[in-house]
Amino acid sequence: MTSDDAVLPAGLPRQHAPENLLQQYGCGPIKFNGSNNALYERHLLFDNALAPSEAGNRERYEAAARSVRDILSQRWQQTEQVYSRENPKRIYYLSMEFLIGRSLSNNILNLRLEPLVGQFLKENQLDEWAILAEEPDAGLGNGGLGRLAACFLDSMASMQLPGMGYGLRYEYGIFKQTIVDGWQQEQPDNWLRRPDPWEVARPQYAVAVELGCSFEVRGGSLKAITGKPSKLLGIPYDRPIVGYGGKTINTLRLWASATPDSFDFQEFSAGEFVGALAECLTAETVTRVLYPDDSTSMGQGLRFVQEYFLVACSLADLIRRFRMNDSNWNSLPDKVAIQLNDTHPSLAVAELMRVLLDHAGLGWELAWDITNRTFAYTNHTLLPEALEKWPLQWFELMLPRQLQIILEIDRRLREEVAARWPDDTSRAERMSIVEHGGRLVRMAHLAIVGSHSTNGVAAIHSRLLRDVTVRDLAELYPERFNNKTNGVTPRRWLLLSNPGLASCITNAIGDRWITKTDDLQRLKPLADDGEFIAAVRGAKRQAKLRFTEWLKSQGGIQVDPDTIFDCQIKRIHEYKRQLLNGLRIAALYNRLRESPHSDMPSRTFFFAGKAAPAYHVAKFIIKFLNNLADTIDGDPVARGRLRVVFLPEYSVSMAERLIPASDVSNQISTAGYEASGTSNMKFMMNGALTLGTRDGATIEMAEAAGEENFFLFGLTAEQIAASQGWYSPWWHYENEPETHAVIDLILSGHFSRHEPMLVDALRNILLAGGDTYRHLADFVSYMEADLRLQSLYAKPEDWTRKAVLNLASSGRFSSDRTISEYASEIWNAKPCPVL
Ligand code: 26Q
Repeated sequence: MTSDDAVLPAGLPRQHAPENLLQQYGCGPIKFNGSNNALYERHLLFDNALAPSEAGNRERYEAAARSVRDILSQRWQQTEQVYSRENPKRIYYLSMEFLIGRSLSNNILNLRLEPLVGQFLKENQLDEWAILAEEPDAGLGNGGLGRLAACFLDSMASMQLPGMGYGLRYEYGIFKQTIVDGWQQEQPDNWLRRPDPWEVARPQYAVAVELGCSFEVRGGSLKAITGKPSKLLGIPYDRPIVGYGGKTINTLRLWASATPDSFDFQEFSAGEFVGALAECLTAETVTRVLYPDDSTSMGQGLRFVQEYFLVACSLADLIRRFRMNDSNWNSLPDKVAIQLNDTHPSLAVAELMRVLLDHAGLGWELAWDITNRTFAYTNHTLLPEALEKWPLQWFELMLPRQLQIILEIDRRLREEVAARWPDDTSRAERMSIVEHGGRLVRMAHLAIVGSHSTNGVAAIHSRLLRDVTVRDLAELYPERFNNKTNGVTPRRWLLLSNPGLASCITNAIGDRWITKTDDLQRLKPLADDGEFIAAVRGAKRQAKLRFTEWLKSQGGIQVDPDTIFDCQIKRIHEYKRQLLNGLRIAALYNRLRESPHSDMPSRTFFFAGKAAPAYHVAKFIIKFLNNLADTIDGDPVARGRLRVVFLPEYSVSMAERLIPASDVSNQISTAGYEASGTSNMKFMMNGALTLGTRDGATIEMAEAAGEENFFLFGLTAEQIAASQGWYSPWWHYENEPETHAVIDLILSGHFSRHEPMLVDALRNILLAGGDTYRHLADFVSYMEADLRLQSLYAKPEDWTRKAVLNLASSGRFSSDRTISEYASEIWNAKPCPVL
């Protein structure tokens, strides 16, 4: 590595250019006047009326993105043409969230255009990173569930599966986070302010959606006007999903709400014209903003409309496509698989029944059989407060026909249960779709009853789902329950984000791992190869330097790349236990104050993540972490030894920068609460070591790599469950000296002078409120694991050896593996190659 390499961003990985690359995309000779710049310069000139010398980075970004889109257009269109001709079974992934991040760099990479782009940038002396950074993240998701959907689309396209995503085109994605005086503040994410080169509007495929009432926005909330049915229009916006190698280009179709053209402006007198337009504004409100994941508040009428809007548009669209080739409704389940990403789109069960009964004119039994064989449902949470239940009243108001259908599904379910367990009358009540006491519709029950497959997202989660959360339903339909452990795409999360490590791997074992991640196993023997270990250490160092430089450029925070980078980046939630991490840091700080000359290795602790705006406890946690950072920063004893950094505005792009630079990944949820986790997998692929509890997919990761290569600690899910009822945090406080000391330090206000509210909140979470998430139960064990980690870090070769063994075992956590299991075990779908 030259010194230049060390400091300058390494850029996109420069793989070998496949031959005849552009011919493959039908672009023939795009060289124009002997130059590679033809497309780019034409876009600058014709779209922006600019000469290359006049363009700023934003215009450069747009022209570059449009050029890449030109290159993929023909292939994109061919993909759809081949699907129409071959009529394979199609997979539709319905999701309220797709957390895509940036597309330009990813599309260049998957199209294998890096060598051309590299040459072009060099010839024109353009700053690649400055141009790529102009693209706003498409933040159409909250976290894991939305990012999983995006990884799945990448895998389906890369595996040549005829898959399509359906979602909503939110004008505002996940809010932007700033930190003011340590507190989170939310700002709107107006990501579509500038034209987005990746979307293609297809108004010709607009869909009309009918609702049983009308709406108006008053005082910021949606008011229903009863007895006045209304219509919305769904306009599809398509985005290309480029498979690795650029052969298959699938589509993500996002719906935007609009007022129907049929809207009768004449109905209104001249004076009412403004009122009529205001009504249009209401229609457009539906897809205005993504709801932040907030499992605590339920009064979200607009969210309910959004969910139905997604379902109605997507089903109408896929049924139209199905009917072009097949006239027989019976073959729907042979041609269409619909995966429901959590219960959010589970109204689809009632909506498909409505279409089959009322439009196709089928009888109940046949319609139900078709519906059941078409849908499959993925559950992502066991938290009871996060399982969706909608008021029956809203169905009466907005979806009266769908309600009739749900009531009939429920009646038949109760009948089935009564026939099977005639003596158990409380069972039907527990299992029913309509919860009688509360007049609520349990969406998870609707999804399970209406589909042929229900899966969890990691082994432990699928087991708990089946044996605890929906045990009765699993007894009725045992064959429906299965597990599909999550995965992440190695293209974005290793090849693109970590070019240094990616080329180490490719140099050692070739590049087949990019699509066949099991090949990474071949790195195992190299864990004892001094040269390889040195190369991997070099790549980590390079990634840390890159991150450090970037961070400095973002507002002046200077961190030391010679310290351990110890990270926890995810949504802020009590169950994820950022507070437990805070306790650990406070304890280490306390140790340092007691023995300033100890040989504790120097560390930088990174936190990043957003709290739902109404989740007050999570906001207190952010405030505490920022206070911890400030206090430690201000103490000369800790300077240069411990540093806490809360990075504001966590995003996909930030994760792509930080994960490659990380040494330690904290996955410390209360066992039994994190369904799977997916950042855990990204860290593992990037050579970080995991400090974690036996929860979610972390259990399977440790199993794959060998527990001796993990730092596992804490109570198991079984132990947590068994201590329900008698657990008390006070015992730990009174009997464990370090626990006592660290709690006293926090409650003394050491990290929150003049902020008694914060101290009260922390006392309540950790002690007075009973410590629901068992911070104190796992604290000592966490500190022990941390000590083991510290001593390993003192032996760099041993550390990197474990990192390599982790990397070598991470292949199973590719979303390609996950998708191949969905395809063969749930969808019965096969690749449909575009030659
Ligand atoms: C629901 C109703 C109203 C408003 C918002 C929501 C809502 C939105 C998003 C509820 C939940 C979510 C997101 C959940 C989520 O991201 N779950 C995570 O899914 C990952 C992928 O399977 C898992 O790895 C994580 O363990 C799980 O927490």
